[in-house]
Amino acid sequence: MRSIVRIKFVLTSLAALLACSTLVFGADCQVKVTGSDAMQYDVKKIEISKDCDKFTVELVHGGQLPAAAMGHNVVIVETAKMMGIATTMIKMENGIDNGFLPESSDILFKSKMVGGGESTTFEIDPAKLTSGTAYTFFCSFPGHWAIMKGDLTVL
Ligand code: CU1
Repeated sequence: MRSIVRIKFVLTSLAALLACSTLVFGADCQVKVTGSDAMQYDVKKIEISKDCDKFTVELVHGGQLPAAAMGHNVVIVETAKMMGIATTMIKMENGIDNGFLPESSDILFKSKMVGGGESTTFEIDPAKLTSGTAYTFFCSFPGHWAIMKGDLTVL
C-alpha cells in the first residue's frame, strides 16, 4: 500500500515537472496580450527570440464593449515609422475589418480587430524582423495608439 502511494507521488511530481518545463519553453515563442475597456494593453514590452521558428501573439479583449466602440488589435511596425503611420494612415474609411489601415508594406503584421470577450491569434515570422531594430506594437483603432502601444524587439 505504501509503495503505491509513493509511486503515485513520484508520478504526480513528474507530471508537474513536465508541465512546468513545457510552460517555460512555450513561453519563449508566444505572448498573450490583453486589451481592456479602459483602452489599455496589459503588456508593454514583447521580446522575440531569434531561436523561435515562429512567434505567436494571442490578443484577448478582456472587456465587454463591442469592437465598434472599443475594438483592439495588434499592429507591428518599425518604431521610426510609427508616428507617420498612426497620424496619416489610420482612417475610419479604411474600415474596421482592415484595422482602419490601408495596405502598406510598412505594416509588418496586423491582427484582427476584436471586441469584448473575443480573442484572436496571429503568427510572426521572426526572420522578417531584424535584431537591433526598434519595433512598436500598437492598436490601430482610431485614437487608441497614443496609449495602446509597447516596444517589440528581436533578441
Ligand atoms: Cu484599441
